Amino acid sequence: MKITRVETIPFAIPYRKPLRFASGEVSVAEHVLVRVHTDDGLVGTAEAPPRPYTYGETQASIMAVITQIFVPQITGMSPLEREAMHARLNRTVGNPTAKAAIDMAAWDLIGQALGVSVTELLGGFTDRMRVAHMVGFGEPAEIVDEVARIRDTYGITTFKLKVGRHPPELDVTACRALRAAYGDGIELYIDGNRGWTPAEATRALQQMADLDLSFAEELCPADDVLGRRWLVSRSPIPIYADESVSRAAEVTRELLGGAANGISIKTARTGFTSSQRVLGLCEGLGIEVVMGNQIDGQIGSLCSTAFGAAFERTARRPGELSNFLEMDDDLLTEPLAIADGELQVRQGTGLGIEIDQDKLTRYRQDI
Ligand code: MUC
Ligand code: MG
Repeated sequence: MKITRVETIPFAIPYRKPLRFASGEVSVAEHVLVRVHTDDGLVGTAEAPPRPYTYGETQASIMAVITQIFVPQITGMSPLEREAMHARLNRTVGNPTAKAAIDMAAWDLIGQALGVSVTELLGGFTDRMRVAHMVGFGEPAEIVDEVARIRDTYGITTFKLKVGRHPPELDVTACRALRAAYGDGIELYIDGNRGWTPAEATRALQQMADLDLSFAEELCPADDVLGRRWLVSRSPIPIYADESVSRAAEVTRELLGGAANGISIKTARTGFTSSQRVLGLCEGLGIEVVMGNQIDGQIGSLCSTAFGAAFERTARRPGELSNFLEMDDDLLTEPLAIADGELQVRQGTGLGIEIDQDKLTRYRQDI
């Protein structure tokens, strides 16, 4: 089995309601569908979500780096030669979602060729993930209503609230409103997307000390090196690193530097191969992880679920797998369905992704 060509298809699907957070806002999913073709007729599929405010990638840059730099390097290789493929891709720095999409498409091909699912290939721990839902900025009443709708419709009881606004009291009030409305009926954690200084974050955590938050993600920038260590040393709850850990080496740096004590794993940026490395590193160091969401569509959420369900440590707690619920539509023939707070691993070989051709024609931006 040899890679013969790679398609990069830009597509755009609107969100019903924009997701707003400290580092940006998403109102349209302008992603890239990546399809890796082989000489035996198999097609591996994944999607790359550009997050310019997080990694500097755009839809156009993802397509350009794949077409101009990566395709010439991997054409003619077997998807089984993953280490050799990564050695070539990693000659280029950055571009995490472009690399991750190629990696996940390669695993899809391997699964299809061997007749097993990617979850089985990776570890086969379980066939489902519990789901956590991410809630963006809003007025307290809106946030309380959104949580009710998601809990009542999908059975989800774990929520991540976006914080990092100014003044921080806006977010403290929103968290307090959720606890007041739902008591211990929901699990709650927060994500600041680097919006606060270490001092603001520490003060906000003190004000929320009675709200039983499970953990807090990326409240201040990792580049505030000593400030973040200071925050972590004072925080009553674990501080997770997300956008500051897009590579295994960054995970090492944040953890050993005392600037984080939990890690968000996102297959959208580390694919399956590097996510495995990040997970192994965390396991060896005794660190908890969460399967994060890079505001993924259904293909990305399916990939996250495939990885999360493969390992005990990633399946331990609910993964952030539900942002696609806010999208108007998607590309899968059979949409993902969350029920009783769970998402099942897609059946079938490889990743089990089947693209609806009519929908692809409707949403693709290149024809
Ligand atoms: C998150 O967990 O931070 C926001 C930006 C991004 O890259 O991912 C999201 C969610
Ligand atoms: Mg985050």
